[in-house]
Amino acid sequence: MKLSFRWYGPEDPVTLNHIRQIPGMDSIVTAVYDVPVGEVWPRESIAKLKKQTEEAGLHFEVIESVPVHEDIKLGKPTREKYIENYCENIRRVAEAGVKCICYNFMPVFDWTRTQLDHELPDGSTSLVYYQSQVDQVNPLNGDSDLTLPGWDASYTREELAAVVAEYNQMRSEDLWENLRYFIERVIPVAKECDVYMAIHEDDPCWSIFGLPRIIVDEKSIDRFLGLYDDVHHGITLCTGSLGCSAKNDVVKMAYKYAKMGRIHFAHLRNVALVEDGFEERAHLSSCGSLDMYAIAKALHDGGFNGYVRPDHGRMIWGEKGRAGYGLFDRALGATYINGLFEAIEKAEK
Ligand SMILES: [Mn+2]
Repeated sequence: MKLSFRWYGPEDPVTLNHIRQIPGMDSIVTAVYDVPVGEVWPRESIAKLKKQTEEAGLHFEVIESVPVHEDIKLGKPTREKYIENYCENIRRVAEAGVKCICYNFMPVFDWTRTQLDHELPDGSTSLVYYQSQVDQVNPLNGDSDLTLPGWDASYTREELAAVVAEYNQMRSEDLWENLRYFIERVIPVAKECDVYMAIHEDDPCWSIFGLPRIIVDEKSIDRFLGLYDDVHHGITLCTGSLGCSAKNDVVKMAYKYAKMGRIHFAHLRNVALVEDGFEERAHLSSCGSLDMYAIAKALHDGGFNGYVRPDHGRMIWGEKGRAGYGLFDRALGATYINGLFEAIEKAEK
């Protein structure tokens, strides 16, 4: 396991100097953020990130994410240009030494939560999802002033309604077809560049506002991996995204896909399933619904040797900053992950 940490670039209140002091830290997970989705990343921007990362004594090996333009997901004729740009970005980051690219294929909304600062009993705050709150928010209702945190602020309400309406014309099978089209063009380039593509599951792992969501469980991941028979075509195992449905056996999936050599990146975090949805919690098993030890053990036993990062953290100790991406609780998560893997590896000897 190679420990990594997400960093949002020079604007991030969490600095590389903070991150390098977390024990065992190996690699930074970052992206070029100042270029619109779908465009080619300037070589200078990539080189700058690499230089900053390496000057901090860390590796520049994981990108999260190279986002997929909506026209690719919608299967519009303009996708040709965006797929070409996507392939060019793979080549450019590979030139800079990147080994793994995390991406997702979620229509419009990416991750969805209803509150970013829900107070837990210990006074920390975390991201939560309550279905009753989601049900009150309808992006197609022009009178609704409600929005959800995490929604792409670059859309006006009218644009959002328009793009949601486009997706509402699509069936899940259409989205699968568009995903297949994308994969068949992108993976050969990744192969050539020896970059491991790692799709992130949909978060949460069910349909929202009638929009199709397709990477949600074991069956769909099996189908996804079947789209292209090559090790460069793989997944990011996000335990929190899969774990917010009690139907997903995350331990089983961790072992199965690690054994197949298809997990290139793991987001390790815990969630607590509650009556009306889920709450993000501290990483420790006893703080949520997932057995983090069993997941780490399954990855190890399956021969996993990819990148791992602590995923969202709570806000603790009065820290202010990007919800889910503060320093303190993610550093605690990293330390916990170190402990799990050290114990698992030593117990085996
Ligand atoms: Mn994740």
